[in-house]
Amino acid sequence: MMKQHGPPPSGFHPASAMDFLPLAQLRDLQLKRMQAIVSRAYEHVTLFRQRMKERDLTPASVQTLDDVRLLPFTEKNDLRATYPFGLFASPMTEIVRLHASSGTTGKPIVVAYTQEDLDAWTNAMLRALAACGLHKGDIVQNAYGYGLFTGGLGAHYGAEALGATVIPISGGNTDRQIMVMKDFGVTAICCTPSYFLHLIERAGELGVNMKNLPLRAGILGAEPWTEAMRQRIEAESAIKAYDIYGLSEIVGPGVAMECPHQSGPHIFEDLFYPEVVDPKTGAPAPDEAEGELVLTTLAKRAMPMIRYRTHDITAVTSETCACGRTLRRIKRISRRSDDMLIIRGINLYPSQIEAALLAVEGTLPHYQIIVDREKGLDTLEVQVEVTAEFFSDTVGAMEGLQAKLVHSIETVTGLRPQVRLVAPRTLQRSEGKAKRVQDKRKL
Ligand code: DLL
Repeated sequence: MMKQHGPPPSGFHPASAMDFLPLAQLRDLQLKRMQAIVSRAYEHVTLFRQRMKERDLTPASVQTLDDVRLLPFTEKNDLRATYPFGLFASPMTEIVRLHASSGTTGKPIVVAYTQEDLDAWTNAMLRALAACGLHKGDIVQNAYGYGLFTGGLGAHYGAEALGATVIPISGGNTDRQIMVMKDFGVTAICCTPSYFLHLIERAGELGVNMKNLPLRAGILGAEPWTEAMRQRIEAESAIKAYDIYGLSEIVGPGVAMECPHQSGPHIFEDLFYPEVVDPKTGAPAPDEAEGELVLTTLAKRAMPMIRYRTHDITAVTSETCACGRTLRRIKRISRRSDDMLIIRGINLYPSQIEAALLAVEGTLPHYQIIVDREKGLDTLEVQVEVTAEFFSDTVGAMEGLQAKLVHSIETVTGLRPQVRLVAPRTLQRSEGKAKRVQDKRKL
């Protein structure tokens, strides 16, 4: 039976009370904040004001939360076109921090924060860490990169505000990470899922069994990962792996975070207003249906984002969670609308390959997808590492495994790939976001 909504269970940080706000109060707060942010953007951001005028809209047009649909979308290209500071709504004298995200092509995008914005972000990250059961006394190894990337500093300030002990180790230097994890009695780690896999593997090589360490929680995000990947991670390390979601344009990490029920990240809705739209047409998706996540920041002063198209594919569910939070949840984001590969006319997402590979015993969660074109025809090769036992096994056993993998991928995707089994530790490891795909057709 679902638990009734109510106050936060004892043991939570007082800041988590916002996660349990009665729904009517939450919607009321969202509307007030939305009206204020639209006014602010209208007054201070030329691009937004122009687009509103083209549509004969003024801030007063927003009377209900659903009126958000009247407003123009903001796209990543708008940030590029106004690079570096064109979407700022505060003068530089009020801006106390800049971050940037490089993306795959062209200019980076730059994002700005006032002190109030940083405080709100810290509050979101504090609540994110509290939501998965972290508290004062926890020792948090923060292996997200510090720098222009939002991961490091975002998690850092949230963990400090929670009262936990933060180890600002940043990404990389894997052997030192393992030494610190062991010697400092680390109880929680923040990093990408792919880097955590690398840590497990390297720990094994160094004779450290993570299952014997006090480490109990991973705050893993910044890249798509599948449920199969979570299961592998949890089985090999004995931690609980929580999914944390966020993006630079909106704030950084801490837009949404899983609770101990691990049934999809709860969106911090008092700060970020979610919509789901059809990625092609931009029309609202039906309730609970999958589509592209669109976010509006409700409390960001330096750089309000109105209806930002994230390209992340998910669904928003208002189904009650057993934790009692009133915050809606997003479904795990395992793909982006712009991640899609079209191979011989068939649409393919890397996460489909991940799920298909990990369903087969004998594989390791390290793989590469290589797309090329030969004589005008697309080719798909999947390289996957297999366990040492399988790799040293008979040719027959290897061929059997290969055939199973081809079949598994074909069943999931409709494409028959070339599967190449490679020895453990052959493929390159990432220290941040993993790069799974090489599309040589584009070279
Ligand atoms: O990755 C912020 C972040 C840092 C989130 C640390 C979580 C933890 P960007 O570099 O701007 O910001 O990349 C944002 O990464 O639009 C998604 O496509 C992807 N992403 C982030 N978190 C998740 C997740 C940070 N939990 C882009 N699951 C987003 C799937 C994720 N994809």
